[in-house]
Amino acid sequence: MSDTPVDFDAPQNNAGAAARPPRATDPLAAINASPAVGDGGADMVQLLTPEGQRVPNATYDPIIGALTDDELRGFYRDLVLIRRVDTEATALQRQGELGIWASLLGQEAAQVGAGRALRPQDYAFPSYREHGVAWCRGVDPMNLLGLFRGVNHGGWDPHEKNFHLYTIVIGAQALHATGYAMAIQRDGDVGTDDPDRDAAVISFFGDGATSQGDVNEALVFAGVNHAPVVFFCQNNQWAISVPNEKQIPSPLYQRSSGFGFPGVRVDGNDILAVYAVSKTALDHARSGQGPTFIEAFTYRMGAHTTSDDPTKYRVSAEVEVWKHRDPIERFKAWLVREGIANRTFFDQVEAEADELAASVRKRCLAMEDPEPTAMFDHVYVEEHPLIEAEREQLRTYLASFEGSH
Ligand SMILES: Cc1ncc(C[n+]2csc(CCOP(=O)(O)OP(=O)(O)O)c2C)c(N)n1
Ligand SMILES: [Mg+2]
Repeated sequence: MSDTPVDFDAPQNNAGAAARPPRATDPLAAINASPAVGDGGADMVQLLTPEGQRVPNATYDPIIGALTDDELRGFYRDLVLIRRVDTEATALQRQGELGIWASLLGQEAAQVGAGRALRPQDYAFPSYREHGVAWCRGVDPMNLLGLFRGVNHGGWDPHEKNFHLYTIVIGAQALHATGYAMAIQRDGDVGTDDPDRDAAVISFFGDGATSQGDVNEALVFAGVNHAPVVFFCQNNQWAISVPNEKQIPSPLYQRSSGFGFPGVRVDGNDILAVYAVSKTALDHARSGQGPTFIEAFTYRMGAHTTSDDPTKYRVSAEVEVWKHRDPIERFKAWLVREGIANRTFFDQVEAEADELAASVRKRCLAMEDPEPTAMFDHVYVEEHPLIEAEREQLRTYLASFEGSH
């Protein structure tokens, strides 16, 4: 530890940040200066390079070694199918069939790697972009599309697949997850050594969410209670138009040390690494050893949502760098190199993706609009005079159009 006294008159971090020059307009200067093209550094767990070369790792290799070829091919299928659902949903929004869509493009490995590390009794609390986790939990993609089409009340029964509803209030689900984890702990469903009983909770949120009070409060509660929860932060480098250098002053994964539990940075575009790190953290939680913070270092390849235009605030050269780190291409290269999958398999998955996309489109177009007054149905458990009056008001208003066309 340094014994030099802190000089409080010297510019501190904030002052330094404020004095930082604005982003350069020259694309090359901007790309070189952009931390968003960083490669995650030496601290990042990576088992597959962007070229699909296996990186040995004594801690995580046994976990990957225990996977069967069928499971590995299943990972690839998940990645391709969920990307296809996502692409189709974006197209449907462009054609006016969805109100909005939040694409997961580029984040497939982060989501499938974590999703496949879960056990049925675990519980996941997503934000609004976790289509890959929903897929792994067995939630029908049509539930997701119904939400973004505005024809259902939020989606699905969370208890059916232990997959909570999408949460738009940034970071709120970190608190829900922590509360749920503390309840599991109190129910005695942690550390029993029964693999079918011990449960963990996982909370998904973005880099931007880590600036929210809710997330930090959740970290405090999880830390002091040793709650069986994994905080899975997809650092996709952007919070809408805000680059993470504007809100994250130190390596994100180190955040957890102040809250008293471990943090790991993993290559979020490397499905093997994400799976191995998530499985380890979930096992740790289920066995009663407390929380872990995982930073999945990845990139949002598309717009924040279909309502956003990222060309207004980031250079395309940055996106080009990340294209070379594509999560599907690197995994495919490795599967081929290892002889785990062949041409026939890849063709089959492609055909299945085509079929799935066609079915998603057909089922989306067939979704019926609910009665407009249905929005009042679940505001309160019981009837409420104010809600009843508002329902009546809307009915009268709608009736005033009858016969007018
Ligand atoms: C409490 C709250 N504040 C602001 C917003 C508006 N908002 C929606 S998404 C978003 C950025 C989130 O960024 P990040 O956490 O990095 O997640 P990402 O969208 O990149 O997956 C913001 C500020 C919100 N939904 N909720
Ligand atoms: Mg983000």
